[in-house]
Amino acid sequence: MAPQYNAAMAASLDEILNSHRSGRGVVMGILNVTPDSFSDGGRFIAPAVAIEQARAMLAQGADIIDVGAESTRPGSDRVPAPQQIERLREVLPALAAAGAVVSIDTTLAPVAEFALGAGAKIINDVAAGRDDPEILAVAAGHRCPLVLMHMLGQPRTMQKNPAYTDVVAEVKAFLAERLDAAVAAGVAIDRCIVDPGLGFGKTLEHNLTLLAHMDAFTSLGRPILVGPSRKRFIGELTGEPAAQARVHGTIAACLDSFARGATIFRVHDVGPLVQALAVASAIRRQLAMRSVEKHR
Ligand code: HH2
Repeated sequence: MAPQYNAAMAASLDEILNSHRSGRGVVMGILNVTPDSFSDGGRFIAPAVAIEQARAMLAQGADIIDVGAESTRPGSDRVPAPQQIERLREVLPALAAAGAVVSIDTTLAPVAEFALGAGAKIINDVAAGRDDPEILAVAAGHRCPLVLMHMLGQPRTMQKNPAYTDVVAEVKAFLAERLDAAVAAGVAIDRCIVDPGLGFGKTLEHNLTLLAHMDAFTSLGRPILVGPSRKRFIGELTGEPAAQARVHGTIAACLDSFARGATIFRVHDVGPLVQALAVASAIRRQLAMRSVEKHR
């Protein structure tokens, strides 16, 4: 029997925010309404195509659709708020109407404010409130979940010799400091999600170290989101030059992170990850049942 995914199976906001306790894997499908994203730039800039792509990801079992109107790939230029809003205007209400839990991938408060007004439910800020501190007040005002991601430097320059003394300790200290900043701005701690920011000011070595020590971030007490999807380090590890062909490497990174405590996965290829997480979760449940039986 083929599995049927439907919106009723998608995680609610509470389930997403509780996923670090329940161990539920949450899949965030990527929708870039940009002309220049690194792996799918230009494909979904037309609203009708973007909406169709979101529907396809929902049908494959995405819990969240993460919509971005600005590429943050290495070397990218900034997109001003009015232009981001223009790219989002038609897409967001259609996604909300389709029943999607939408997150808005932006670092700018006016874009976040617009998106929440147009039906988005989550803010995904790759600058963790440092680009536009007002975004924290927007999250506080709407009481919405807020993703705080680590980035060293700015997209324009972040891949020029990124250096750390201890990448895990420094990323963790940064996330702890940004959690404090969010709380100081009025965001409830139980609305926050943390993300070590794979590929954002990190060499292959840094990305691998973060993946290998993903469990270090669990003591922050918040759900961990990871975004390895199709990124350059997957290409470096596999020798796959075509970003769109990096799905298997992406899944390996997600599953390994899942085993080490991450629960939210931002990916382009939703169906394959939903299938992989279904198997990993079933094995985990089996393990839990066996240990309950053993201790009876
Ligand atoms: N990665 C990208 C964008 N947003 N958000 C979070 N929380 N974590 C990530 O790792 C992350 C993110 C970059 O990927 P993509 O959207 O595919 O490319 P581009 O920035 O070129 O649009």
